Amino acid sequence: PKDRDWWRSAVIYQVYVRSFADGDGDGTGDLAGVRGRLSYLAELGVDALWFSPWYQSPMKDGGYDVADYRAIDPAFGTLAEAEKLIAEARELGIRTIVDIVPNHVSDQHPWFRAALAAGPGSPERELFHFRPGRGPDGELPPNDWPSQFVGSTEPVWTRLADGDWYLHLFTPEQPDLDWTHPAVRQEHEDILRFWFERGVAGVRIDSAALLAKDPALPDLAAHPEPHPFVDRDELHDVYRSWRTVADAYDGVFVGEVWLPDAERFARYLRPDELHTAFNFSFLSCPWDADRLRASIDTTLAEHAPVGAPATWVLCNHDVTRTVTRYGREDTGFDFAAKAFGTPTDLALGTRRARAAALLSLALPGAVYLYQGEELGLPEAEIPVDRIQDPMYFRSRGADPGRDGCRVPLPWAAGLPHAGFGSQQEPWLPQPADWTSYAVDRQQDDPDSMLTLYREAIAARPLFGCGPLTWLPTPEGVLAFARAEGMTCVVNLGSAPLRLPERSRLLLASGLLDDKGRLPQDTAAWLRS
Ligand code: TEU
Repeated sequence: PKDRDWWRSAVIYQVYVRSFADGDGDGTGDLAGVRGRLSYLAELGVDALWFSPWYQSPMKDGGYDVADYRAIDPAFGTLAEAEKLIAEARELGIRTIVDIVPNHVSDQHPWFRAALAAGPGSPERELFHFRPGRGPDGELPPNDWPSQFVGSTEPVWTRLADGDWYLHLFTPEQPDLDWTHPAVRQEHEDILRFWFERGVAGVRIDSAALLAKDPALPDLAAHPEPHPFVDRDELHDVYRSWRTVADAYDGVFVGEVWLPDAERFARYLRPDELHTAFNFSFLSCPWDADRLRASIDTTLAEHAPVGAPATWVLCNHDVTRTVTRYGREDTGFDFAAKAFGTPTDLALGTRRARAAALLSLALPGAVYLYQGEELGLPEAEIPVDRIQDPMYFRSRGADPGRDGCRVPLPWAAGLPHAGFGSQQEPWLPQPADWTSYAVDRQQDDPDSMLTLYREAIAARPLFGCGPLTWLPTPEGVLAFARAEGMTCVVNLGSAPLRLPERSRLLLASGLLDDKGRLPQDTAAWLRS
């Protein structure tokens, strides 16, 4: 592919800075930590890094509450350091994607502080959704919209002492912007330019389908169609204008567009809108050959007509880690089911996660990897008194939240805090067995998850850019061919699978049996 089409088949690694590596020893990951590990990322072979928000933030939602979109949070470093990091990564052939959060700002953002100070009816409040309450004394929230945090039944409105209520689809510290206001649009286009000017190659758009609201803010129960705040038509106008900004820099977008409807989803993927959007279908797909094949077919079918590459996501900072999901028989396919103490077979989950890695890296399109996925990290159980994620609090403890997939990475088994770099206790505790996953333990182990990912990412270009052709298989088996005789086979059935003769085994996610057959929950890449 041409250089400017890099994003069509890229492997993109998500860095959750706070938990990647601690360069200054204070217990929180930072840009110095990332800069110190760029050679690790280059060796892994990824094409780009997507940084979860690294901006100045009170960290009420892990940085998705931004106080200043043009400044790096002091806990992470400085803008000058970010510029160095972008340049150093580029020298290693790695592009940078930043994460823009347009739906809401932090309550510490100057706009919201000014709105609070200026009072009801002020122009400052027009940048947000301020409303009087309902009921005789305005004591009831203006409408019935539900929280966008899974499991939360808390209201999305907060009342101020002056009587006004303001809208926040997430936490009260994340007030929603009013996207009908021209200043809101102008500001975000300036922010995009600011980061493109600094050499970033792409932008991930947080909560991309939620920005536009029905100006009447009607009750959802009474006015479900068109939805008052999900996937509204006005959004397309916003993204068309963003696209002209990106095109001036050859920048690319990946939208976080959670929509069940394939046709509505595809409407964002246009030559004049978003280049790509996350395909989350694997996150809710059971480990079942027919279901996986249907998920792949639906994904490819929705992308093909609009000419956009598919994306494949096994994990991110919001969902239960892959090996844990696949190790849970009952809830294995439900990324939101994170109930405390759910029985998990980690050996099974790991075997499947290894096979899933070979499956997703063989599919046409771009693949997103979440830091630690390449180490096979499981979801960690966080002691209740150490939980940080607002999702836990907003759900009143019903949902353990997302901290279990955000635990500081283990780099070196023999060092304190598994080599995360901290002199003191890291911001989230690491489980006792974390050292067994450490990079230095996996580095030279031919059977480790890290080695599998390195080898697969290195071999992946052999699949070329061609389409996928399903091959006939026995039940419980997935097999498809791509360019130049490259085949991927995944055996999800209980019977061991004989591999075709005259094909060379390039890579397997597990050992073949003593008859040279591919066992259950194992994938292989073959070349004929
Ligand atoms: O997530 C958007 C979103 O819709 C989440 O509620 C998601 O459905 C949930 O986390 C799945 O369990 C984005 C970010 O990825 C998330 O980390 C932020 O908390 C959220 O936006 C608010 O900015």
